Amino acid sequence: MSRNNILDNQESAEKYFEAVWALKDIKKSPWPGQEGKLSLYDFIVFWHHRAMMLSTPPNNPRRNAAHSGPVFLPWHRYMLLRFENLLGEAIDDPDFNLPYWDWSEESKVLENSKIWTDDYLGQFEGSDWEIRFDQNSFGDSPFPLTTSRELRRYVGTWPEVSVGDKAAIQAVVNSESNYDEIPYDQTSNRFRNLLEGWRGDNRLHNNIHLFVGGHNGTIQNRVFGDMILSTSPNDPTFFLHHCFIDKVWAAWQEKWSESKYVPNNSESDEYLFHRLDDPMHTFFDETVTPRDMLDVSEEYSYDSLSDITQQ
Ligand SMILES: [Cu+2]
Repeated sequence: MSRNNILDNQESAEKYFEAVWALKDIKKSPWPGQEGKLSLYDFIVFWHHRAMMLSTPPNNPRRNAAHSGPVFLPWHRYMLLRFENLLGEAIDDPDFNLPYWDWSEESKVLENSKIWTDDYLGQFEGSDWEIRFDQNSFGDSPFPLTTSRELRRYVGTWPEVSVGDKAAIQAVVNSESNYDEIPYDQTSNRFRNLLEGWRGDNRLHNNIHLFVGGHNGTIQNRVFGDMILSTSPNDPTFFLHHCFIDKVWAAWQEKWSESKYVPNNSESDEYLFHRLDDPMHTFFDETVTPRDMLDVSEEYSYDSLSDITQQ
């Protein structure tokens, strides 16, 4: 089974939505230790929040254990794999695969995409889809203080947020053979950061969060500057978007199969959590490193990579 384009495959869309509703259900999918309050879906949101709040190194708020550095791609690949497994368990389908949302196909008219209709992501806006905590609802507790809010989006309301088209993605994939470079942060000008979007035209990954806005972005105003909410996985859009980012990385890996992940563990402790053999941030009882995420061909494949690598 492969990961498919959600807009081309009605069956994979329906399965994804069924599984997401099941994983969000407190009764069907309780978060162990938070029974009656939070679900396993919420647990994944919490994991993302905690990884993003962990500055690496501790005195550098501009890089964290999941973003703004080399581990951005392997950490999110790992997160998607765990999420995909949980979704499969929630609907009793061991072969379940996440679909992806290729926003680059409709980059100029994205606010009018059918992805926002009630057959797709529109169904999550409104009272049935409950946001149980967000970045601001922690207080002094390590666990979120639960709230109840409706999911908000402000799709396409920031006119200056541009969305990359397919050609922009192909250009990055085909022109940049280096994975990353010193100082391995928001200022690096190599593939990881051109895709993550702190640099380069259209700020590829980052701008989709901002374009969607609301709980997936920065909540309407600019209180947080350009910081994306640590609780952005509250919006099921998050996983479809990140699955597409993962597909672009997979295409890049196929195109530049000789290129290496950097840094490796001979480099400074300053890059802890980001080096090839560093254990990544997790709440699961396992040790997973970026190296473990470089070849995941036994876990899943994409329906196509050539649409990304063609010139
Ligand atoms: Cu993230």
